[in-house]
Amino acid sequence: MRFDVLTIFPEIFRSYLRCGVLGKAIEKGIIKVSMVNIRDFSSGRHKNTDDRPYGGGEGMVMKPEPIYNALDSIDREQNSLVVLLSPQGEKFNQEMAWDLSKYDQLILICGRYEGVDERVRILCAEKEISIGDYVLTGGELAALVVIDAVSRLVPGVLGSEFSNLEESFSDGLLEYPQYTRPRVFKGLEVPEILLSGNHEEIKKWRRREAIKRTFERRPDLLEKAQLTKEELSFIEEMKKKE
Ligand code: JBE
Repeated sequence: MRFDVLTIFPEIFRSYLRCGVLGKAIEKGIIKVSMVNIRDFSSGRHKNTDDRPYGGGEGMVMKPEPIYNALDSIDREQNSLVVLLSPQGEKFNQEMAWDLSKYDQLILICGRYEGVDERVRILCAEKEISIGDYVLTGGELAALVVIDAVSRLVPGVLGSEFSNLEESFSDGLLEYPQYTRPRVFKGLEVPEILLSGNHEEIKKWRRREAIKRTFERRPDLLEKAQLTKEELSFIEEMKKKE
C-alpha cells in the first residue's frame, strides 16, 4: 500500500515513520509513504502557498494552484483515493480505517492556516476526513493518524503473533486489563485467574472485564458490539447496580 502526502512540512513525517511497526513495514516495502512539498509547486516569486481570504477576515487561506499542481505530479494507481484532512470531514474511526485499507494508494492533502481554498475541495478531494472535534494547526497530525491506523490493517504489517481481531474496537469492545511481571507491584497484585493456567477461564474473565470496562467508560459502544444473551443480561445487572 502506498501513501502520498501533500504538505508544506514534509519533515514532520520522517521521524515518526522511521519508528516501530510502521518503520519496519516501510523497511520491508509493505508500506510506502512519499511526501510532496506543496511549496515546490508554488509559482510566485516568494513561493507562497497561502493568501488573504476574499471578503476579508482573520487568517490566511491555502491557495488552490500549488495543491492542484502538486496533486497533478503524483502517479495515480487504479485503486486510489484523494483525501483532504480537515475538521469539516467525516469523523475517522476503525471501520473507516478498514475501508481505506482496501485501497492501493491514499493521497492525503494536509491544509495549514485557516483552511484551504474551497476549489481544492471541489476539484481535488474525493473524501474529507476529520480525526476529531478539536482544531489542530494543520492536517499533518491527522494524516499521520490515518496512515498509522490504516497501515496496521494491511496484511504483513503486524507480526503474525498479533491478531487484529482481539484488539479494542475490532469486536466493538474496549480492551480487557493487561498485566505482566512483576506479580506484585506497589502492593497491587495480578488477578489470581491470570496465574491459573486455565485458558478457558481466563478467556471468560477477559471477555467479562472488556464488557465491564466498556459499560463503565463507553456505553455508546455496546449498542454496536456483538454480544451473547448471557452478556446482555450481565449488562442489565450492572445497570441495576448503578
Ligand atoms: O481532524 N482533522 O483532520 C483536522 C485537520 C486540520 C485541523 N484540525 C483538525 N482537527
